Amino acid sequence: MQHVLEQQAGVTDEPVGAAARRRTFAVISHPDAGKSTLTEALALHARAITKAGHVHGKAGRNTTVSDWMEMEQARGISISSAVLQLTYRDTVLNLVDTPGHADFSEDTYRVLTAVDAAIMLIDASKGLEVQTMKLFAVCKHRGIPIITVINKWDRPGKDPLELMDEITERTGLTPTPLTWPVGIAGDFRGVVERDSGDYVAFTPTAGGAEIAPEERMSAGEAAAREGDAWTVAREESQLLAASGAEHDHEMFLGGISTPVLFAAAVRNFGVRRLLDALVELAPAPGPRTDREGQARPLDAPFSAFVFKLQAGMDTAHRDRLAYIRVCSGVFERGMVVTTARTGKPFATKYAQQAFGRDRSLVEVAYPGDVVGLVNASNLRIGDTLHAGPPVQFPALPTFAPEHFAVARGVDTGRYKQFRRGITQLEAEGVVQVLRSDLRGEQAPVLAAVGPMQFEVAESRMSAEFGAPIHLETLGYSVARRTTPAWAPTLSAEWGVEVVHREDGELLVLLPDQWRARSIQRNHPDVVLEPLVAT
Ligand SMILES: Nc1nc2c(ncn2[C@@H]2O[C@H](COP(=O)(O)OP(=O)(O)OP(=O)(O)O)[C@@H](O)[C@H]2O)c(=O)[nH]1
Ligand SMILES: [Mg+2]
Repeated sequence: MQHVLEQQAGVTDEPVGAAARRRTFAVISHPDAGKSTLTEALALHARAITKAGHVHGKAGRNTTVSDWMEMEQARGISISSAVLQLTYRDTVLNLVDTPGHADFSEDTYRVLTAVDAAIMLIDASKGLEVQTMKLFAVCKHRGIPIITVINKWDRPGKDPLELMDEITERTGLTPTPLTWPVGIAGDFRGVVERDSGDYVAFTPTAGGAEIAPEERMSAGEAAAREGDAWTVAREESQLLAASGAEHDHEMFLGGISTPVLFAAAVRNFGVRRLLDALVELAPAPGPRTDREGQARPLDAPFSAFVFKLQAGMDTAHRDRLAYIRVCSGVFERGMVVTTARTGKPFATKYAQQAFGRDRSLVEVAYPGDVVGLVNASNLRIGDTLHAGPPVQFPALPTFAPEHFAVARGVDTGRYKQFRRGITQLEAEGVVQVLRSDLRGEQAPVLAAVGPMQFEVAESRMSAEFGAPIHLETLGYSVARRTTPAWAPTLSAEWGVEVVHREDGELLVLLPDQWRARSIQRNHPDVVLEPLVAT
């Protein structure tokens, strides 16, 4: 596998130039639009893998490189985001495949704090779905430029102009297609390259497991070959030009427009063009703003933040990996850096690059790179690491949980394992863990945005930590923030419970909003603040 550029120890570039050759982005969308399939197709085209594990529908599918967890493989969905680093045209692409399911949106939102651009996938037959709209809103809020990919064009779907209208109306973004499909959805023959007017014809390969050959030809040749399908595509493309749907770099970077590409990830159609667009259009890493609103220059000493923690990726090693995004300077394996939260040193003895389940050692990394630090048991999500002058990047968003359950070890003799497992899941952000003296350490409350997070917690507790748990669902659906002064009053209320979270927040669990309002009526000064993610 040759997916790394710099691997020689002792040879480093200067960070500004290296950053210019990097693109860091996430693939986002509603479940099932084809993110993992596209991720794999991008890896295939960047020649990081030689054969795509072709996907045959959810049931008997071979898994894609980024869907490595057992549960993901069994269900054919992504539960956790996966990081891949690819090299294409001398540019290093740091790509994060995110889970689409709403229950795992905390993971996706954290990833969006670590990237500079997003690929928004739209299923050609479904258009903009609910979860895609939510993720779009986060990108907009964070000022992340978006490249849109209309996927599954090999299947019957909507009219392409109708899809452009949908993007305009629902997102407010101006779609500026770079390619336009020749052949309706379900009859994908190729695309018009809108800047040159050339035709790129696709040829299917067996099962789509290999790079699909592309044939570039002039408009005249295309007309002779594709007849009406070509004429229609040309006319539609000209219609778009007349309505001003042309790429404008400033508008793209400013989140006003979105370049659009048509693809069929499963057949590897349109994937090379997407790699080109990423290299040519996606922004290179720039200076990151810290908690004080100061930008840390790219050539300042090393700094990075942890946006994801994960353990148990490799059952043989049982290690814990902290994924950092490098923000400034040069990372060299072995350097000793400072954890900003504690002021304590952290030795980066082992640094890895993950590729689905595979790993390779990383010697050097630059701004924009995503690196996995091994033995990161003292690191937390949101931690800043730095060399030189101190810096602290903004805290990562946490969500208001809506599902609550008490966890108890099935086997009381395995309490040590139970405790270790719960602490680990908490650190990774798989679930939030809420504690109170009343319930004790043996029976913490797990809190989640979506119930599938509980299933992940349950399965990992038994498979990874050898401490199967029993979950008892609690009748709360709302969590609010309060202060210690109000804790006794609130604890005395019927159907209400006060617990504390590891980050120091004191939370009140309530059956519903109605109960929150009635308590507020009875105690007009009570502190019951909603938990908002930013
Ligand atoms: N026909 C067709 N099917 C596709 C295409 N891309 C993906 N699929 C299929 O769509 C299904 C979902 O693909 P995934 O890549 O797992 O989707 P995802 O967006 O990663 O899903 P989550 O991670 O669960 O949100 C699979 O059965 C794929 O084979 C495509 O271009 N054409
Ligand atoms: Mg996926």
